[in-house]
Amino acid sequence: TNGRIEMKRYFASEISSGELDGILKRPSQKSSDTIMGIVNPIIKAVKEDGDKALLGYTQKFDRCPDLKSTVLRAPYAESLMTLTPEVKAAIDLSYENILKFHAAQKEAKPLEVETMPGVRCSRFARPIERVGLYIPGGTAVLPSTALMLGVPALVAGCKTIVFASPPRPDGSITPEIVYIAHKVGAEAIVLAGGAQAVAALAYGTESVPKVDKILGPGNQFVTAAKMVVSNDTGATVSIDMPAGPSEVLVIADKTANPAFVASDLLSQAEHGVDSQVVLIAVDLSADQLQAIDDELHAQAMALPRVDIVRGAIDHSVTVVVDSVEKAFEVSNLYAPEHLILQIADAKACVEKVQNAGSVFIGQWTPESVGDYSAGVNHSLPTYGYAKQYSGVNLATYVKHITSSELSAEGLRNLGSAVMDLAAVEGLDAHRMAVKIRLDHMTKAA
Ligand code: HSO
Ligand code: ZN
Repeated sequence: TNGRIEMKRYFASEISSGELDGILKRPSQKSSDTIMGIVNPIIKAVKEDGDKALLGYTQKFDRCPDLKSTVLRAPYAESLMTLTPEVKAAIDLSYENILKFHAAQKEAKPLEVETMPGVRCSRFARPIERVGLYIPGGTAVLPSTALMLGVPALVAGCKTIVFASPPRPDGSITPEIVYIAHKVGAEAIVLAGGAQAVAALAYGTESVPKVDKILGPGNQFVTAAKMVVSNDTGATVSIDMPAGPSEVLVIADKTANPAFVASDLLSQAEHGVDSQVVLIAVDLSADQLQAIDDELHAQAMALPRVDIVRGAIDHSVTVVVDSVEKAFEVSNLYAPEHLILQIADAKACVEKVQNAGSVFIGQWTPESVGDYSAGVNHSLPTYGYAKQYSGVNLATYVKHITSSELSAEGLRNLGSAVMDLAAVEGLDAHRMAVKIRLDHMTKAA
């Protein structure tokens, strides 16, 4: 396969809405029965045999037969986080921006409402105490994911932060990840990936602290394992949203620079052969469409990951529409993880966005700034889940507790409603808990 790298092209005016649905389908994921058959025994083994099973799977799956330890504990030796000054500065700058944006998401004070005289309701946030953050290995090492998951955990005030990441064959972890673990105060790095890492975080082992929530993207085994443990009342652990292959949708009009458009499509296409990119071209001429296609091919051919790009572009499409309105209709239907607006008045059009993980506004905002350094989070809903999920943000690491506080007057104001509803439900103890107090007030008076 070394033909031209090209997206299929459709004209919205020539196809039915049913056909459009079909065109915008995500590539299908592997059957979950097969995956479950592999994942379930691994989870069971780690749950029962702890470190012994964890180490065994890591030696086998990550091909490091000499690995001795299942975790790396803080404080981490300087020698494990040796970085060039440029990389260190890049991490430090990105860290500061992510920290600023997530710190601003803190709720200044508890919410308090007096719903009627003497009846005070309040809601306040508390950090989830222990979080497990999964940093994938795979075809690319992603220290940026360690930043995106670790910094908000630090800002939220989570007490225990544990990283998990598959070790390299020599048993080591990328120094960037160790440095970020150090910066966000992660107390340990679990040297494991896959379902075995997820199980270790969910149940705890001799060396791995059990956590209350597991976050982070991963392959199908990781995702399946997260589903399994979050459904096990024996683990009482929650997970973040379902994570799938990366995707981007670019809306471009005549004002867009074809080279910029192509570069944005490629920056998501290089994530994996299962990634998908969509271009919605607003009223572009045949020449303009051609210019984008030519750029896409030429830029792709120069990329080290051209083979991955080719796979992704194979199931990627251009849809030509005649209006900005139609472009947003299609985009909202697709609900992309990333939405890039390279159109006149991009900023004003943001109000038309109904479904998207994160929006990139205008020609000077490539999606990669959000992947690394702008401050927004890059852990976002894929596969159309932007219709109902938010990306990772500070709220992902906190839970809310409510409280009520009534004065005697409050209970007098509210009491008969409560007693009447309790009577309707036939729950007399509920009714009596109010009545006994109201009677007490009458007697005292
Ligand atoms: N675009 C990815 C995140 C990422 N990009 C990490 C580069 N490194 C999330 O969809
Ligand atoms: Zn990316």
